[in-house]
Amino acid sequence: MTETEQPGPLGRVAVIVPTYNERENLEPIVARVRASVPGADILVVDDSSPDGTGEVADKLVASDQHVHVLHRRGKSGLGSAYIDGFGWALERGYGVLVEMDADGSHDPAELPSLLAALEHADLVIGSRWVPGGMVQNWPKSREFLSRGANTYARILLGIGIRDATAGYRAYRAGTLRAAALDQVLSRGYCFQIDLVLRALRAGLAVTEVPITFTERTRGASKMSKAIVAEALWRVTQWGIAARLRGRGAADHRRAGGRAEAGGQAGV
Ligand SMILES: Nc1nc2c(ncn2[C@@H]2O[C@H](COP(=O)(O)OP(=O)(O)OP(=O)(O)O)[C@@H](O)[C@H]2O)c(=O)[nH]1
Ligand SMILES: [Mg+2]
Repeated sequence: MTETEQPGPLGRVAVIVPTYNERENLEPIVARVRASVPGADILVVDDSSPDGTGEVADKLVASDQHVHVLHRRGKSGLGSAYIDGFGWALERGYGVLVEMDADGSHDPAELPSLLAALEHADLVIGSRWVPGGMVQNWPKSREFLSRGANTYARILLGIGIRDATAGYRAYRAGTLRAAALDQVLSRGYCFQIDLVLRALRAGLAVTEVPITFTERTRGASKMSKAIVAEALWRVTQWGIAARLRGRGAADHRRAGGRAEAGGQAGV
C-alpha cells in the first residue's frame, strides 16, 4: 500500500457505481476515479446489462485489485442496486460509501471535495442547485424536471436541501446503518430523496457542496415516466404521512437535528 492508499480519518472509501448498459462508459469512469482518489475501491453493481457491461467489469476486476463487481440477475432499479452495493461495502468495513453514476455526469475530480466535506457531516450531497453548482448540456426540459422535483420535495417534506434528488454523494457508514435500509421501498430515483429524509430524521448532518453535472455523451438515459411517477407519489405520500402524524418532515430541526443544508452552499 502506498502513502496515498492509506485510509483517511473516516476509513476506507468504497465508490459504488450502478450500471445498466454502460459498456462504453465504465472503463473511463473507473480510470478517472482511480486517478482522483487512488486509495478508494470501486464496486460496480451491474444488473446483467444486455450490452455486456458486466464482462467489461469482470476484466477491470481481473486487472485491478481496487475494482470489484456485484452481478445481479436483472434490472431491478437504481435504489435496489445501491442497497445491495451498500450492504456489500458495510459488510466489508468501509467507512465511507460514495454514490456515483457510470455515465460521466459526476466528475471524479470533484470527489476529494465531497470527501473533505464529509469530515464535518454525515451525508454530503454533490449539488447542482446551490450557488456554484451547475449543469452542462442539459435540455431545458430536463432542468425544469429536476428543479421542479426538488422544489416539490423541499416544500412538501419541509427540508432545506436544494438538490435532494442528486446522485453524487458520500455517506459515512454510520449514516447508512441509521437509515434502516431493509425498510426502503423506493426502487427508482426517489431513492435519493428517501435517503436524505432518513438521514435528516435520524438527526444527522446533511451538507451540500456545489458540483458541475455534465450530461452523458454516450449511452442512453434510464429515466422513464414510471420513475418520475414513483418519485411523485412517494414524496406526496411521505409529505401527507408526516402532516397526519402532526410533524412536518422538517421536524428533525425541532428534534435538535443538525440539518445543515448549506455551509458553503448557502442554503
Ligand atoms: N444496476 C443498475 N443500474 C442502474 C439502473 N438504472 C439506472 N442505473 C445506473 O444508474 C446511473 C444513473 O442512470 P442514468 O440513466 O444516467 O440516469 P440519469 O443520470 O438520471 O439520467 P440522464 O441524465 O439522462 O443520464 C447510471 O450509471 C445507470 O447505468 C438499474 O436498474 N440497475
Ligand atoms: Mg445520467
